[in-house]
Amino acid sequence: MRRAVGVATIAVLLSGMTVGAATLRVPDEFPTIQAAVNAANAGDVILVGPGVHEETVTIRQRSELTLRGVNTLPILDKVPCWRLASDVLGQVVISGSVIIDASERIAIEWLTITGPGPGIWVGGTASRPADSVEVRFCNVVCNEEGALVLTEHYRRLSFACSNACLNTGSTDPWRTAAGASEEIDVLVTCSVAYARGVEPGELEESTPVVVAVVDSGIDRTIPGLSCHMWINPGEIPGNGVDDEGNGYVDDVYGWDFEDEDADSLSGSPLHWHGTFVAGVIADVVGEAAIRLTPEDPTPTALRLMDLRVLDRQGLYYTSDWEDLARAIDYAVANGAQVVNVSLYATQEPPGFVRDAFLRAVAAGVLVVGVAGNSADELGPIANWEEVLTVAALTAENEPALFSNVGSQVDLAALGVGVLSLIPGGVLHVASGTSFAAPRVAGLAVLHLAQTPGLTGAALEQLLKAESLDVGDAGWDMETGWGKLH
Ligand SMILES: [Ca+2]
Ligand SMILES: [Ca+2]
Ligand SMILES: [Ca+2]
Ligand SMILES: [Ca+2]
Repeated sequence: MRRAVGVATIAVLLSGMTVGAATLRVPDEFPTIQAAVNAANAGDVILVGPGVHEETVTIRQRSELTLRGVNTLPILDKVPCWRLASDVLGQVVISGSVIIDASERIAIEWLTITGPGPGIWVGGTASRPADSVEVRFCNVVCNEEGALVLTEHYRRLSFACSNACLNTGSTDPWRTAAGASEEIDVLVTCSVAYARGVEPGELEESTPVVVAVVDSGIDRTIPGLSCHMWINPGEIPGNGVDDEGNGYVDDVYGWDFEDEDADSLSGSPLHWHGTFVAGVIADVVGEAAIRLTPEDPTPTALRLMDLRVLDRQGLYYTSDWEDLARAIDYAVANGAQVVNVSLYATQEPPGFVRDAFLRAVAAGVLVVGVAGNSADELGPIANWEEVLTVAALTAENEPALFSNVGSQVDLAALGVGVLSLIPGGVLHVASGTSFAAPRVAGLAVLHLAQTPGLTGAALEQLLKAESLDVGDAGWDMETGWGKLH
């Protein structure tokens, strides 16, 4: 009998986008983008033809609209997609602003937006905030008004595979009104901000930092994650040969230990958890990328290694202990510097599992784990000294009610109401220590990009030293050394 010994997380999922109902073409069917917006119904896609469209587009009190520039560019998985987005410059241009007011589930894709005025303005009212706005493969060339202006009435905004131009090196491209929503409601992945005079296509990334995501698999087809995937340099995909001889055939993005195949997207369906965790790591790196300055314009190259051990329900079993150990060994053997393990155990694993964790730490790898979500004492794995155990906080820096406590809690991070992506690329909000740990992993990535070669032990000391003391003064059982990020 297969007995569940571990579970991924708890979570609350919210709404998603439906498939487009009709296509409206500008200028073939409608003279202006605004005319098409006015005629569109929920679910419709507005295709904007090449050229410069001199208008400000207002999307007011609408639901489920996609505004998409027609382009000839392929989506390449080996090119950072923010760099690809820079190629949309000059293809489909809105010379004006895009105003998204009291609307929800709006997608803006493959457009260059130049102003005058703010590039994209997002807002609403207290009773109808702007919600689930997704900006993908866009170039937003801001002027003094800002690339992206967010008022206090917005929720859940994703800026994926897109560029924002800073007018000056000191200007934050994100201008938020006083009392704006929590910053966490903006998800930034595969994106950069750049100073005027710099072309995003010219930006060179840092030396890649590899994070193994030991989880339920990653939907790497999502624009906001595609540019962040680790690609095994020695493996030729799909030839049925273990080209570089690491013991795994055609393992391009990692390995699916649940199906015993090379691909999380084949075989048994993905549980959303691993994609969500990957999105959180990408967001931490993405937030740093929007604060790049002319003095230090180097985006951090994050590479996510996809190691699937959880099944379609986000569970694993006693029969999977060996897979967990193999996944940790795979991560170390194939160059991961950080391993994120957002899962926990309800019974003590066999010794060989802990041996794998100990081998990883001995190799200088940082292993980030979770306190767990049962409002109880730390369980196995969380309780291991070699794991950097992360507890969950609310947005008010209070320990989350579900977050486990104990003497091995090291750090805490936001784990309630976290915004990220699920398979298919839809924005969702979820809670759990599973989503606190990847914030810490993401910060470790930023340190490694700045200081290549840092060991896991050195990283752990850095992260603890920069944490903000919360909860009881000093180290405490609920929040460890304190809050990160
Ligand atoms: Ca191989
Ligand atoms: Ca091969
Ligand atoms: Ca598979
Ligand atoms: Ca404390």
